[in-house]
Amino acid sequence: MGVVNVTPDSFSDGGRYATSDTAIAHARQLLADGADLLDIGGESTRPGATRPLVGEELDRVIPVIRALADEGAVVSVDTMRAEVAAAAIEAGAAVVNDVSGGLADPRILEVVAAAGAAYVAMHWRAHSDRMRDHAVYDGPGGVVAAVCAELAERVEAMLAAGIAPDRIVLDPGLGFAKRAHHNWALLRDLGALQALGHPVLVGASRKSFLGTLLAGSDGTPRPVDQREHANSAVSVHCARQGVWGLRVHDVRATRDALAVLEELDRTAPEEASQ
Ligand code: PMM
Repeated sequence: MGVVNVTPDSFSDGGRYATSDTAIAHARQLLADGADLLDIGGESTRPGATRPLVGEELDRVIPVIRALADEGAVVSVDTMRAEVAAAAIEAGAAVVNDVSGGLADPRILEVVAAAGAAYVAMHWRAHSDRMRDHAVYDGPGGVVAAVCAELAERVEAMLAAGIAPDRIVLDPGLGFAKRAHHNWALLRDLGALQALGHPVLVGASRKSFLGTLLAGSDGTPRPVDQREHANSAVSVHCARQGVWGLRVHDVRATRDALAVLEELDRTAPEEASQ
């Protein structure tokens, strides 16, 4: 899943693709690089971000979604709002990627159900301006148990709204109300989330826990545009764990890493004949 943030303020690429034309051109490049799915978002969820108005979000994403869907791309809309999800589906989006898993605007579940769209439900506890206060997981089983239990509850709400079980994808929500060690714990134990019975999507690309891991000796985090090799290692780990999807900014680097795994998993002709 290639990321297209049509925003002035996303943490990794804010402002670079803020117009429809630059966003569409970037999305075409991601397709050329091997993306299966394009994730178009008009709201930055970086820690501390304030929300755009609904009209602003619609103006950002709908022209981009319509243009790419018309060209035959498989498009997802990264939104927490029912109104934006409905307009995006009407414009050709096949997937709704809701970082709040239906908590921010519960009507989104009915919109997805009525359209028969696929739904990515991410683990989430609060909007970005407050999420740091919610990064506490001191129950039994820690962050992994809490994320699984909270997402299982969301799945119940999705099923109750009429979303078909085979249209649901779950995401641990790295960096959302999570400190670095929470993200690593979730990555170590992806099987626990997969055990809920739905495909799993992971978004680690350029996030601050990678910057912290790679910090210089003075403690300065590695800048966002220099975290790609670490992200490739995460992608390889996720693929080895059977993760369904990877939400990434650099599709080419991810494809390259996955090509190595595919080659290693291929039975060499000389081995097959032995
Ligand atoms: N992360 C961001 C935005 N949307 N959606 C899903 N499903 N999973 C994620 O981890 C996720 C997301 C924040 O990253 P960005 O600002 O680079 O898009």
